[in-house]
Amino acid sequence: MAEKSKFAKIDGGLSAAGLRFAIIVSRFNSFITERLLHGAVDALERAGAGSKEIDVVHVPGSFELPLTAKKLATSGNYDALIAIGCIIRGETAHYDYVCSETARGLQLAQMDSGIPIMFCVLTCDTLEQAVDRAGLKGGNKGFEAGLGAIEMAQLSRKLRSAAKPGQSRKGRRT
Ligand code: INI
Repeated sequence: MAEKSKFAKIDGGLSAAGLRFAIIVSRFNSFITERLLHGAVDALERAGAGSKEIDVVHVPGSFELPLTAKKLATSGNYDALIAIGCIIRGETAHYDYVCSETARGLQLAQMDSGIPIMFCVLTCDTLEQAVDRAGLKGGNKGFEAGLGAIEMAQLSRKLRSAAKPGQSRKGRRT
């Protein structure tokens, strides 16, 4: 017989019902990003999200994802966000700046707002690597990001209610 755990286990489930999501999509390399978007929406809808609970916002490139994410995250309208982009290495250092500032900006946006933001930005050396991760050999990273958004949205809700006075741990007053 399995021993009953003495630890409080807090984690997010995978039901999207009643949760609200925004997906921000970069138009740059749209051949890839639209496939990632399709994967993300598929994951949310299969988990029970209604189409009215999902907003999709397009931006010119990955570099524009963080500002838009921050505006959406601080609007109070969403439980989790998914930022979708595809950055493919070119001949100059531009790739490195776009990659690092996009990652840094998205992390800042989620830390400042407290709203989970999934980092669904492919950073690839070749187009083939990107294609593999947008529905071929490497699966669909958009679908994975959709599942991650649901789990983090649920976890955030649980942590918020666990943090309310008198509701932390069973029978323990705060
Ligand atoms: N944006 C991308 O999303 N992916 C890229 O591969 C890319 N490259 O290679 O240049 C890219 N550049 C545009 C950038 O995101 C901004 O939109 C642009 O610099 C205007 O701010």
